[in-house]
Amino acid sequence: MSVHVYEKLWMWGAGGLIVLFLAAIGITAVTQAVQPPSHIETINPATLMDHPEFGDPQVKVGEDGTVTASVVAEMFQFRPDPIEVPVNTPVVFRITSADVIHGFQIIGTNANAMAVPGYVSQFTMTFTKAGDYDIACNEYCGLMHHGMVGKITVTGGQQ
Ligand SMILES: [Cu+2]
Repeated sequence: MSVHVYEKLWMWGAGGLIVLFLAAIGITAVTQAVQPPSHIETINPATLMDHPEFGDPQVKVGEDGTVTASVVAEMFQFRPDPIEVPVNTPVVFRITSADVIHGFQIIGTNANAMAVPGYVSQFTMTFTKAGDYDIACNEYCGLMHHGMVGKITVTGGQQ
């Protein structure tokens, strides 16, 4: 079987692109530390009401001063609301959903997480300015999705 020279060029070109893309993924994974989320935590959404942390979600200050904000997203609200946290302090947000997939986006910041039933999403965020921040659900979750907003109140506290 003879393959036309242009056909060979296209095959080698396409093969070269595949190798290039795989190499780009491999190299960035190693050098840029691109990797799957390391925090995977599951939770039973059916028994959320009785859960020690998410049964009554609130902001807690640990003995070592760490601030943890536990949040439940559900049709069509975030609990607690407002979420009150101190300024210039790392806040660990721990978010889960009681029903369907919701979003948790803090408007005006780069904080954005998904609230997935069965899982706990976690990220750490430091507010450098006191004031009120809006939270928006950015995953369509039902008829009242457009009204699913919350508030974070960042207070001056100790500077
Ligand atoms: Cu929504």
